[in-house]
Amino acid sequence: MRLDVVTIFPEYLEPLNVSLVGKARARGQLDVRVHDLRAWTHDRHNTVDDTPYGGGPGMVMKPEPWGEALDSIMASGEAEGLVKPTLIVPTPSGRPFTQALAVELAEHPWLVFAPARYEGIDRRVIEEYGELLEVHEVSIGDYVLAGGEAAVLVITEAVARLLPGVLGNAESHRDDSFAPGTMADLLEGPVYTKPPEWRGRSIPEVLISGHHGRVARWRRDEAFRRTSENRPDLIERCDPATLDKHDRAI
Ligand code: 6GU
Repeated sequence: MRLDVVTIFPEYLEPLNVSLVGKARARGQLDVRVHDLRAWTHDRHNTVDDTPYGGGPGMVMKPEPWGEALDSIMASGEAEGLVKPTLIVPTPSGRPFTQALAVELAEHPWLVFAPARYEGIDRRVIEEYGELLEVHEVSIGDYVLAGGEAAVLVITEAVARLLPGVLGNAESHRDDSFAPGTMADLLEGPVYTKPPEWRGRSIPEVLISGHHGRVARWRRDEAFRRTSENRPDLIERCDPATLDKHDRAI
């Protein structure tokens, strides 16, 4: 998969060299290219923003540098045999980023991220590329960040770990919270490792019972309990058919 990120803070994307995403890059599973938006400005001050039409606080990112950046990146990918990128515009006004969208994006061979600073990017950029490409405006949660770069890190990590061969067996995503499967719609429950006693606290006996059925039941109950406490909304909107009698009794 190829990822291009256009930003006025290229150094903000340094974490893409580390850990899971960094290793995927080193192995050639991910081709990440970070670009400085100011490379596509032509004035002495490398201006990327201006005051909003209609007044109001803050600044808006000018359309011209974004247009030149995106055209140039699209041409470079096409020269390397790629067809069209999918454009991701992180914004608090976007649709919620979910595991389902991460799964969908992981199928795309080429993603281009356009994280904005200030009050956002001139709307005409999203209109223009919306006619040429698949464009997703996405929010990573109900809070406001100073810019979309942190969201690019979040989305990239969520997508990269779904790519074939990126996760080792030890980190398999089979039981992930939000993953489809047996525990669909439930958050993951608590986990334990050695030693069996730490500061007077022992592990739940069932986990060393050797009884797989009872372990599975316990994990399910803990997942259900944690979901009811932390995310009652997930229980409310889950398919009742995915709950069993025992769940309902908790
Ligand atoms: Cl994607 N960008 C910004 N600036 N703030 C956010 C966000 C994105 N998602 C939640 N808050």
